[in-house]
Amino acid sequence: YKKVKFYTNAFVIINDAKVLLGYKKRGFGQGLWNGFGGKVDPGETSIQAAQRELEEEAGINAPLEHCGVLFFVVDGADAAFNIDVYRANEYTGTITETDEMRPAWFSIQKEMLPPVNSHTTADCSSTSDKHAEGLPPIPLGQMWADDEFWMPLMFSGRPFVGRADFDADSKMLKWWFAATPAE
Ligand code: 6U4
Ligand code: NA
Ligand code: NA
Repeated sequence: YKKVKFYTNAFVIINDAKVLLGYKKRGFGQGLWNGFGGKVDPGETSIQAAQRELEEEAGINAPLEHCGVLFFVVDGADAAFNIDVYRANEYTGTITETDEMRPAWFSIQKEMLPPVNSHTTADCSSTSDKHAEGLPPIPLGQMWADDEFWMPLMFSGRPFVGRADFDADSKMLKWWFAATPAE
């Protein structure tokens, strides 16, 4: 068998209008904006790890709910990565920058909020929402390449799973995502 390592990644999403991301200042994924998360430590559950990492990296607590699973395969790596994705619509505490992460809010551009069915009109633009006024859009060019494909599924509230394959230089080679049907 190959090895698998378990990670978490958590997002605070307010009013479907803005999302909290962290700029990774060091370590794996340095220079990229990401959700908050890390390894599931021995003796803790996935959601305990997600809550701990959110507090360590952003200084806040949130009622996280599991919303998706990502599976990453990297050429030459000794293990594959299983990432439980969590989201919350609210938080408590004071958002705090740490040595590892610089948190910031981004407005969810309407391209990331696809109409959930053909009857939905295009005027759901969140950029006019007061919660997101003046915020920059999600910086997809400074994020992992897979994010733009599954984040819309997360924002739409549909449980999702997916896999992305990377070469040894973290270039994405292929991806595959699936979600439960919209209601
Ligand atoms: P240590 O060694 O304890 O400092 P830890 O903080 O546990 O590390 P870290 O920060 O390296 O873990 O976690 C990696 C984070 O990056 C996790 O939230 C998962 C996320 N991640 C990794 N590859 C990703 C990818 N291709 N796309 C993505 N997130 C990814 O969106
Ligand atoms: Na981390
Ligand atoms: Na960790």
